[in-house]
Amino acid sequence: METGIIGLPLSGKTTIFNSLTGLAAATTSYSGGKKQVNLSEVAVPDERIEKLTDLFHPKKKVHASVLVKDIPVQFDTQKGILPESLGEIRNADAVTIVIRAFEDRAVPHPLDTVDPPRDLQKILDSLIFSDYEIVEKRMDRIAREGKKADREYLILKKIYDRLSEGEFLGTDFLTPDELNVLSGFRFLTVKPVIIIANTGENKADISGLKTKAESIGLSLFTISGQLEMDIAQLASGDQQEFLTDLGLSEPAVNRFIRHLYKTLNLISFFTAGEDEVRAWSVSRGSSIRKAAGKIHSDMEKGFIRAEVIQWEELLKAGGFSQAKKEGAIRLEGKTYTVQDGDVVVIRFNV
Ligand SMILES: Nc1nc2c(ncn2[C@@H]2O[C@H](COP(=O)(O)OP(=O)(O)O)[C@@H](O)[C@H]2O)c(=O)[nH]1
Ligand SMILES: [Mg+2]
Repeated sequence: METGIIGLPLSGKTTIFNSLTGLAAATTSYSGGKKQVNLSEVAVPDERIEKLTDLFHPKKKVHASVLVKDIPVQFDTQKGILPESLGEIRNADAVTIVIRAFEDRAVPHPLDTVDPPRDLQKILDSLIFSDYEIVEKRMDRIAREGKKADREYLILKKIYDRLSEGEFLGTDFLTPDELNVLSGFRFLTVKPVIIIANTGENKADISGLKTKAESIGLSLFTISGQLEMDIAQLASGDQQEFLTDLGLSEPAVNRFIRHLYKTLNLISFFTAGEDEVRAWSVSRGSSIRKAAGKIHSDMEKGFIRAEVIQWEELLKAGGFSQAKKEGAIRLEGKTYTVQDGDVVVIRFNV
């Protein structure tokens, strides 16, 4: 699971990255700072792992994780975000867009004024344009080869028509089968999008941003970047105290990951034993066989069956062998839909 953070220069991308990772990557108060990508694996907070750890005392516990990438973006007031800057997010599972929604005279804005809905439109236009260029080039080529009747061309045409109207496609625009045909292109406008309004202490009006986001089916996530970054850099004991003082129940990363899981429709299942207790994320509705493939491709290929129990029942029974005696462990075949909180043992052939 991977998400790339993009946004206009000085919108607070690196600040948000730090608030989600607890790192201290350099932020800049002027455009044109360092052009390196910041990367970090962020553990998906999950108390169930701690509970399972108490039961199994494993050598290792591993949370599911999300790779967060903070991407330096080159921006031109006329052309928008340059397509080169967007290459970094083509492999991401979700695009995270940071919008500046804080007032601060000390921080310049590349377009001079703080205007969240305008900035969102600029970024969406850039994503649309970069996909448009790819589609156009590919269609030209297919046309030159005289293959306009091919299925690929027809799907591209459908995309082309929408993009040329400046429309963002969204996750439902292509069927899974169509997506499959075009997967090599890694289009940006069909990826799930999370919009972060970086509100800061002195919040700009975000009602227009909210309306705009909702009009294209995207939900808004608000965060006070600077403040959350400062909190994320405290030792964990102090963190809780600060959050409580501020009337916040949990750090930004927990809220963000939950939002990401919801937007991407993800669930977590577990493997557990004396060696390792581990969480895995998978799309809701996935078959156990596909889920097994997350653990190891051999498990998917050679899948025989799975032993499955909900984590709470496993705790109640006090372990696998007790659960087995009580008949609490189910045997499931390859079509079983894995559920959030399932603890699984995969039986497979190599
Ligand atoms: N006042 C205020 N300043 C912020 C906030 N978030 C970021 N900044 C400042 O905005 C500038 C740009 O932030 P940075 O994270 O480097 O933006 P990036 O260019 O999008 O990565 C820095 O001077 C930050 O300190 C915030 O919530 N409030
Ligand atoms: Mg930055």
